[in-house]
Amino acid sequence: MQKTLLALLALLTLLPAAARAEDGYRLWLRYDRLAEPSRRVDAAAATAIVAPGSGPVAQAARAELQRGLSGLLGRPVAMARDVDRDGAILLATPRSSPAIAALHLPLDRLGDEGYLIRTVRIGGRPATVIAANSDRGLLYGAFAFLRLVQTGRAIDRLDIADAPKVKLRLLDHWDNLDRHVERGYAGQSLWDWQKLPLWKDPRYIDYARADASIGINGAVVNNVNSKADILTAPWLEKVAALAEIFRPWGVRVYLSARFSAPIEIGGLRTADPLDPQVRAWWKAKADEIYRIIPDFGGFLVKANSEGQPGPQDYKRSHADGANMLADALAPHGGVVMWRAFVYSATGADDRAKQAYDEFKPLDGKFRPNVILQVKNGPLDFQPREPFHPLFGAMPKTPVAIEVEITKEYLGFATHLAFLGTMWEEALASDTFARGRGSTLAKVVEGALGGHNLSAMAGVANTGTDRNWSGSQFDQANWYAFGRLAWDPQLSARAIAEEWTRMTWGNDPRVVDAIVPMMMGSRQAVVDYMTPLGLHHLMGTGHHYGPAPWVNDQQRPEWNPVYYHRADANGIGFDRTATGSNAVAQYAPEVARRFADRRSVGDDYLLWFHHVKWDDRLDTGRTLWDELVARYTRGVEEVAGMRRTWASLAPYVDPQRHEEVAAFLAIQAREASWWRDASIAYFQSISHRPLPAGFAPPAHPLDYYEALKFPYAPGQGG
Ligand code: GCV
Repeated sequence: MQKTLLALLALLTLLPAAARAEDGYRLWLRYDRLAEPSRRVDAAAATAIVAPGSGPVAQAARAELQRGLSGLLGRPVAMARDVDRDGAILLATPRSSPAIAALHLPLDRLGDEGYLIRTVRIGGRPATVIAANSDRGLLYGAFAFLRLVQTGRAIDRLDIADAPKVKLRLLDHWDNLDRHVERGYAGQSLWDWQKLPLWKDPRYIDYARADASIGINGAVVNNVNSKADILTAPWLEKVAALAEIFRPWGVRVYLSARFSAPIEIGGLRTADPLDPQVRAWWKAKADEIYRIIPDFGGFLVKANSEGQPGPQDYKRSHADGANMLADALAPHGGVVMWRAFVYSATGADDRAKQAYDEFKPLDGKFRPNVILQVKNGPLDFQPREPFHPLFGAMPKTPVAIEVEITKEYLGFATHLAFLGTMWEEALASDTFARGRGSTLAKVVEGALGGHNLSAMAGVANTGTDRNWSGSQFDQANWYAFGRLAWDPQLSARAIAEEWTRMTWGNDPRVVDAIVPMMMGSRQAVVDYMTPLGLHHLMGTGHHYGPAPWVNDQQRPEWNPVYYHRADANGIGFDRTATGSNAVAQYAPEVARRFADRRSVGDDYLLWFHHVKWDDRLDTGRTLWDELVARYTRGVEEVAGMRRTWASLAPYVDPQRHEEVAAFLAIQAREASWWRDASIAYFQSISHRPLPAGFAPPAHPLDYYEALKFPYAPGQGG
């Protein structure tokens, strides 16, 4: 009976992809048998796996290597005790294997997460070693080796050494305790809190495997806006169950800590960070957490922002608040990630300036285990923003970048937008903090400030949908985030190609079509939503669809009109010295470039300047004509993506092909909606005719203004 079952299982592994349900569940870890031209591993290689490590992480690495190789090569790859045949793979640390120790490999610089993959001879036999100082390094090495095989790279002469440039590579889940995911478009939260800790959904393992495969080593499992209850004993038990499942995959858990928890669950009358009772409460809470989760990562905090409580409620500073928590965690080695996304209770002259104004004076005032977590741009995850000025302004503080993997402002799950290009653009931005070449990537890596701590956080796009991320292509954003967090200097194109090969196959017809489509996809969204530096024109609250006309919200900066400032003369937010002077928050070299109409470039033009409708741009068109042309170009780009995708039908499994095609059809419809609604609205202000050859909007402006979406997914609250 068992034999039949095994035979069946083996058959399943060998079945061609198209014969199986291809719903995207396997993510990029598909491990289907490679087709002949891309199977670069000959029979003499990968003959057996020798993996002496006995800890849970080493075992996870070994199991993954065996599972992956057996699938990819279409033959069972056995485990062996020693390198007793040609072509074995030895996965070990110098401590677990005398053979590795005898090779005297240069492991010193690889730290406790790096790995080395090298073609060697052991006892005269050709072999491949995957070596590391720690089991976690082996895990990452195993995944890296599988990636090479899976993407069709030759493995007969390898010499690779790699280590993460960023220490904490975290997914921030905006998952509420009732399983609603704020800004989530992929179903409910993966964490089935009600059934935890006793029922441990096997999906948690696959989640952690996926994280590990791209180097993610931490997960903040609850929303920054969620209740304090997670810090109570029964909930901590549930969190501990997740931590236990994630541990073999090198993923630590972190929690969002609500600043007012001492009041809400501690029975205190205050949450004042300088109050001795409050400090004692947090200390005891940290001790309690570490008793049940010894490798707990730390706290993420959203304070005094969008109605969340914080130290300013007690006239204390962000540093007072962060340091109190840092002191509680320090004895256990935990960190505080203090978010700089603040949104003060009183209106600012420019919302984009608030975070800098509040945090710049606090540089040098934080404890060593505090990381300031800053969104990539100064506003809020827009399709395009200039980099956040705080990255160049906090030399004495470790600054983490926070990006949004879930596409709150880029079309939710149905629009195809590869965000690798957006993050690459941000990370390559030069802050000039220490002269030319002070890129944001270097700031985040900690290299510039000489910081030990470094972190990159991505707001997760995971949920209970079978495809995990809401769409097949949104998996690429999870993937790209992990890869960039490992090495912020990787190229988006290389990442897109890796992911495509692993997810859709190595057929050059597929790779050559999908990669360029992904590379242009985010710009398409920028074009049909917010071209030329426009921003925050989405529907109020839910952020679904265009609403540049909204002007009735209580606070000025809640209204799209605040951001585009269109009037009879022109459009755009003057952030130069004649306006809000936000440019002054950047280093002088950057400020000069942004402040000058001739050097700012089209991408940030209307972010920094109010430009007359009839002013000519470099393209030779007037601003008005260019705006119309960009909106139209965005729609055309989506039409091009649909054509590309349609042409791939013969090479992609029908199930995933159909889903992507349907989502592209939605995107095409919504891109036209964005274009038409925006043009109809701005034309009502510019009073300029459409340039020749451009179609008028399908409907009059009031049609678009009347559309309402009370049930749009992912809303806050
Ligand atoms: C978690 C934006 C989002 C909110 C989010 C907030 C934040 O405003 O719309 O849903 O809240 O950012 O990053 O804290």
